[in-house]
Amino acid sequence: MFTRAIVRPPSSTFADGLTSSALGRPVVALALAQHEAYCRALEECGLSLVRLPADEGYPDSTFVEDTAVLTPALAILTRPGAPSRQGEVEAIASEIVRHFPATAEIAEPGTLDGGDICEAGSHFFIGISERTNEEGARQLGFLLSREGFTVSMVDIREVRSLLHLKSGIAWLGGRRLAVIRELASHAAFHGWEVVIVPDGEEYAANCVAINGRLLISSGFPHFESLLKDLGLRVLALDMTEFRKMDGGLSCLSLRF
Ligand code: CIR
Repeated sequence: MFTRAIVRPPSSTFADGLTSSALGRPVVALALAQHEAYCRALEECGLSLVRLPADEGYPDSTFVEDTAVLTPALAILTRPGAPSRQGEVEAIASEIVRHFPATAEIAEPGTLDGGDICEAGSHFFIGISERTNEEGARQLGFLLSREGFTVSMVDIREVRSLLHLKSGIAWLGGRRLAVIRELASHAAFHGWEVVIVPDGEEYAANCVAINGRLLISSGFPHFESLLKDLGLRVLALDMTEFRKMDGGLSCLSLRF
C-alpha cells in the first residue's frame, strides 16, 4: 500500500524543458489543470500529497519521479543523466529524506533517472538508457539487493522510441506487466505474465498501479478495454501536455 506521494506542478518555464516529441509546445495552463486532476486522482487512490511549489529554475522539475528511487526503508537519490536536470535532486532531497529512515545516492560517474526503474513487488527492473548508464544501474542494483530485492537489467539503448524503461513497461500488480511489443520478448520478462500494449498505443504503456487502482492515459481505447477485460479498475487521465514533453503518468509523482 502507498500512503503518500510527492508532487510538484509544472512552472511557467515548463515548455522550455527537454523533449524529443514533435507534438508542439505544451500549454502551461492546460498542463496545470491536468496536473491538478492527476493530484485529485492520487487522493482518490488514498494518498495524501506533499505538494511542492513550482520551480521555474528547472523546467522539467514537475517530473519528480526521476530524482529518487524509493523503497520502504531506503530512499535512493538519483543522479539524472541530463545535465540540465541534475540540480533537481538537491532541490527536492530535503523533502524526500525526511520521510525515510535511511538514504543513499547514486554517485559519479553513475547516472540514473527514476523513470528507468520499474518496481514490481519484490523485484526491480532497471533500465539502461541514454539517461541511466551501466554504472548507475550497477550502483542501484547493489543498493536494492542489499535491501532484499531482486533486480534485472533491461538495456533499452537500441529501442529508439523510448526515453525511459517505464515509457515502455509498467507493473500491473502480482506477476503481471504491461510491455510494448518491441520489448515483450526480452529475457528479463520470462516468467512474468506480459500484457502487450496494442500497436499504435505505446504511449499508454506508462500507467501506474496504486492501491488497487490503475491510472492510465486517456485516449487509448484498445489498451483501456484490454485492462478492463482483465478486471483492472482503471482511472483515465488526460496527459496531452505532459506527453509533449516526453512525460507520462509515473513521472509526475514519487509514491511511497
Ligand atoms: C526529460 O526529458 O527529462 C523530461 N522532459 C521528461 C521526463 C519524463 N520522466 C519520466 O519518464 N520519468
